[in-house]
Amino acid sequence: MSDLTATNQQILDFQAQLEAQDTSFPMLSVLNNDGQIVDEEALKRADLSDEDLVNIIKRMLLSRQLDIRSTKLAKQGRFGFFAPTAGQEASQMASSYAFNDDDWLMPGYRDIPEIVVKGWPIWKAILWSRGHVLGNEFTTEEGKPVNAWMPQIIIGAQYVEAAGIALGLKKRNKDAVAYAYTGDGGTSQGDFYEGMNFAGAYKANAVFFAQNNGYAISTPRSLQTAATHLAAKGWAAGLPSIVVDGNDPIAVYLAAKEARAWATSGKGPVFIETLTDRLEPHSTAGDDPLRYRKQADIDAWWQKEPLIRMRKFMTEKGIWSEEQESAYIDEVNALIDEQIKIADKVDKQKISNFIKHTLEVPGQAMTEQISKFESEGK
Ligand SMILES: Cc1ncc(C[n+]2csc(CCOP(=O)(O)OP(=O)(O)O)c2C)c(N)n1
Ligand SMILES: [Mg+2]
Repeated sequence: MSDLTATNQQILDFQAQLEAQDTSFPMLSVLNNDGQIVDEEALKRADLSDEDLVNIIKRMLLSRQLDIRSTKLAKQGRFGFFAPTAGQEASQMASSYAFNDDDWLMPGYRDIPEIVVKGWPIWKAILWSRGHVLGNEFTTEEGKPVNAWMPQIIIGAQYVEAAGIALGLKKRNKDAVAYAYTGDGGTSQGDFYEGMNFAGAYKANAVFFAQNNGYAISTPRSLQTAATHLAAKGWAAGLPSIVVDGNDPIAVYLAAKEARAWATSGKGPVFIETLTDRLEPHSTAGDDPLRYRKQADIDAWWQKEPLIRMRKFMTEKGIWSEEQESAYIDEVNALIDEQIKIADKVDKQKISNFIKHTLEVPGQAMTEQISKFESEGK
């Protein structure tokens, strides 16, 4: 070994290479678990007014209430599919706060709250959960388009969608991005690489999020990949790639805001890994997390959930209080009650209706099926 040049010696030092991967992705952090700012300059750079902070905590609380109510409704058989979001409020709500109405959201099945804050009525989200065609209508109550596609069930496919839309935005010189969310498990899928690779090659206006919530259903992060950081996967496609404390709303917002600015300036996409935890079961379809993780681990993550630190920080700053929070929660629950009633009043889906919505122009076989079912009143 002594005869090798220093460069060659370095190249062949596999152990050092592994260690470099591990140390290349320090975690962006602004607000610690005790609600204290660990980087005042980063807070300034986030440039969040008191009003912004109130908006962010409200969005996080809206998401938590949606989670609680959806889980209850699912247990009563009044909801369809639901993927719990508790613990991921910073990762989802603070990141999406950095985007605006012109940006295109490509969500996964766990990203319902991100679509709702874009103006998608909750009653449509409930219908989506039930597989009703009206739940795939991405418009506001007033009928204005909501720039989001239907939540992807195919893991990672939203990265490919985002790449295409992002390229379209770039070609049209739009000051807008496509932003997509997948999970840690999603980073093991081919679509994940294909989407990032394509968007990277064309320097398309995209921001990619991987919410590392520790599990892909029951498979822990450690068994999904040997990569020390999921963010390292973005480097292979030539993307700036970072790790963020996914339970820190300010760090997540700052990362998303900077990534959006980079992507809209023509420099290409950014990949953001948010470190968080899925505090609840994978879905309401019967998953029992205690079959694959310990209660003590779940309890420890509950101590680190993002609302605790945001609440502490804002209360200390004098811009949030228990009274404000309980009044807001009442408001949200009244809204959810009203939205459930709207969803329940919508006519049950007919088979013919479902087929009509499959293709824009149905083929001959479908046309025959539609008229057959319609003649039977189905
Ligand atoms: C292509 C594909 N393979 C497998 C599945 C089955 N599946 C549904 S959810 C899931 C786990 C995804 O985990 P992750 O990406 O970490 O997202 P999370 O559910 O944790 O938000 C899998 C494997 C699927 N929906 N799509
Ligand atoms: Mg996961």
